[in-house]
Amino acid sequence: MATDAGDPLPRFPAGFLWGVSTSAHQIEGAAELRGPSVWDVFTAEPGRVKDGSTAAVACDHYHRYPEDVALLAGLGVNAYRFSVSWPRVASPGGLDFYDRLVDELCAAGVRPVPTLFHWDMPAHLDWLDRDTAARFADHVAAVAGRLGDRVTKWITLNEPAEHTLLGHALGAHAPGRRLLFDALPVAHHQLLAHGLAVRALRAAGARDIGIANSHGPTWPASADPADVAAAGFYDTLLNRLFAEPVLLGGYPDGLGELMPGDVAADLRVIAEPLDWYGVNYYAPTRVGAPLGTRGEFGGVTIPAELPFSVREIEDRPLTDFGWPVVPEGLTELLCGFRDRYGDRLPPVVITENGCSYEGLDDQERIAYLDAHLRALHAALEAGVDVRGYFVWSLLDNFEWAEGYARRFGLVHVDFDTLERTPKASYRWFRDVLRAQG
Ligand code: IFM
Repeated sequence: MATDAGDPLPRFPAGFLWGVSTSAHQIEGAAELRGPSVWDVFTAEPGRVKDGSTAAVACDHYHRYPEDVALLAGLGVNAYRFSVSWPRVASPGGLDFYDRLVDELCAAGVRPVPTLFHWDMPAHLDWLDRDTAARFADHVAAVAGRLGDRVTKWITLNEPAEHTLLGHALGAHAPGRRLLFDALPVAHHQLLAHGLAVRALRAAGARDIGIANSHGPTWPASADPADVAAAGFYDTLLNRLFAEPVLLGGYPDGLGELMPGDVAADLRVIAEPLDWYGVNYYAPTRVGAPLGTRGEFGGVTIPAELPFSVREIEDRPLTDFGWPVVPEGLTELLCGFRDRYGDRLPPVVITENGCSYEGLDDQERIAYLDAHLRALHAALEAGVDVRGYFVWSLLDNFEWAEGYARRFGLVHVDFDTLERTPKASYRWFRDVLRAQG
């Protein structure tokens, strides 16, 4: 087990963005001060969230944001990735909160990097409706109009792959649908929303725009052609379906034929050029041919009828969430993206990386982050243009269907008293940032 002070990390380039990430629904609370979200509806249904909790209070960041911004300043990050809650922005006075938060961040010398959609949307909206993409563009225009004088770096969507897969295909997240491949329109409409958001941001003068997509290497369970084919299919779903429309202006492997509407015209919107590409990395996935039985992956039930099965990655330490710790997967992923997309890949920012562990003396988290930063540096040395790294997350928070059982924070939150206590990993990351200058 690594200790607080391992060998110093290699130097990252000058101007590198060092940050932490959070999302509105997971930390804000103050649910009574905004309209209902799809996640409020979902968590109210018995059995949806494992510990039966809701995000009505969460970390109460809505009221305690000055304390949280002070934690950011103490950490020494130069950027903070948060999300604006669409239901809050749509509620009277909702934008005032983000106005205050952005002022507080600017006063502390921390660059605000808002994400415009991180899974919480007004309860009456539905990604199966094409019109939701236009409603999202209205939301984006409202936020940019209010914050654009101080915010210069923007993220359109967070992990549309997870939102499609977990929320609409497998039913593990809000809105809890189990549509399997009939969920593909949800993917297309989010991508269209992304493209319309880029246009709305450009119209408001923004010049620094990215998306945060989740990616990880897909490893075939064996060299058997059935396993290789299944892994290739999974790779298309996780790594290509949400990257290629954005980067190349086309869907992979004929998937465009399954999408609704005038797909060719939509792809021209979706492929609006980006200034950078955000990657959320946690772990690779080992995938094999279907086993004909239900499986379990990351706490989610995988139905038997899918054309692949998720297998265990053996001989690796696991986080408390059961996710394998594979730092070199980050180097493999980034070099693979560079090879696959060449000069169509803009500079990359790691918009999330982190792990769930219990305890205040979280040496495992330190070891995880230390190893992933070395793996990121290896990608830089291999020629990948990486411009920033954000730890998930600043605070322990509401981890969706897992409730409060999974602790990803550099800062511990006591969910009875809401007291914040920096963990050993907070002090370690602060020292890393000081050493990087
Ligand atoms: O907490 C989530 C976050 O909302 C999106 N990316 C993965 C994190 C850990 O599961």
